[in-house]
Amino acid sequence: MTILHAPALSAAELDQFHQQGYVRLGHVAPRAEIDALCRRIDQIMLGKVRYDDMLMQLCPSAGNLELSRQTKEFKGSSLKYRKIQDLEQDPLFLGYLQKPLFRDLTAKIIGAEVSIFRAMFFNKPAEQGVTINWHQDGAGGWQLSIPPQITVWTALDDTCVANGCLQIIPNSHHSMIPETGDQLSADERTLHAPDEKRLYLEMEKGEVVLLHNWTLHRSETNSTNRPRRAFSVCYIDAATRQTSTGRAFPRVFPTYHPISGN
Ligand SMILES: O=C(O)CCC(=O)C(=O)O
Repeated sequence: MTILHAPALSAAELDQFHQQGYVRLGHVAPRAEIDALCRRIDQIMLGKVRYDDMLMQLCPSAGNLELSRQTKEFKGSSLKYRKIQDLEQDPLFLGYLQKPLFRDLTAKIIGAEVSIFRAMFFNKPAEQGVTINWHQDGAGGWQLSIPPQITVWTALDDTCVANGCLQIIPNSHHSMIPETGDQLSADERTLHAPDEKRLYLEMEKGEVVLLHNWTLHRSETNSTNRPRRAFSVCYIDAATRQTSTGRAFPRVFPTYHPISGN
């Protein structure tokens, strides 16, 4: 039987998060709950469960570049979606991201009032997907009044080098690196993401990694005949606003409010 993480982050894990910018949390949910998330995301991709207000993007490998734009529209019944955002609207994903462990770790790192910048499905369809280059989440492009700190990334399938597992550079989160945007330039990459510092995070289905948002990460395409699905949640202080629009974000702790508006 899989041993699940306790519903609280230990002092040693908190210390590792601050020192190294990542913590492997192991399994946090029973296998049946992860299987239910997998079934649900497949239903959403296939249009069997529909939400009208979810940002959706087909993988370019689906062969329709027009539909590979990120817009709030269903793009047709296909398992070749690359990203689906706003998943807090779905009760299964909302229940998962509100787990007591996530409440505890966000309280320890952020505070009691927590929103999400995004609750997002990242998919690398079988024998496909795209390469995501080295970047820090939110370093440049997100325009948030309070820098985001926490991403919780859950493997919905076993991940390995061949199917495009996450790659990270431990200890890279202490400062904002890219001169422009979130992505590293070639020179920044040579300096901050040399191959010898790279850690391949091969994970079992259901395993979770807690990442500091500025931990450098990337992933390759999927060369296997099975999908590599993942669910990534970026938790932020509920007082965070988008600087360009003043927009607030859905609050998830202590209780769910679709838009925090406080
Ligand atoms: O899931 C992946 O492969 C990459 C995820 C990622 O780049 C992100 O969460 O910003």
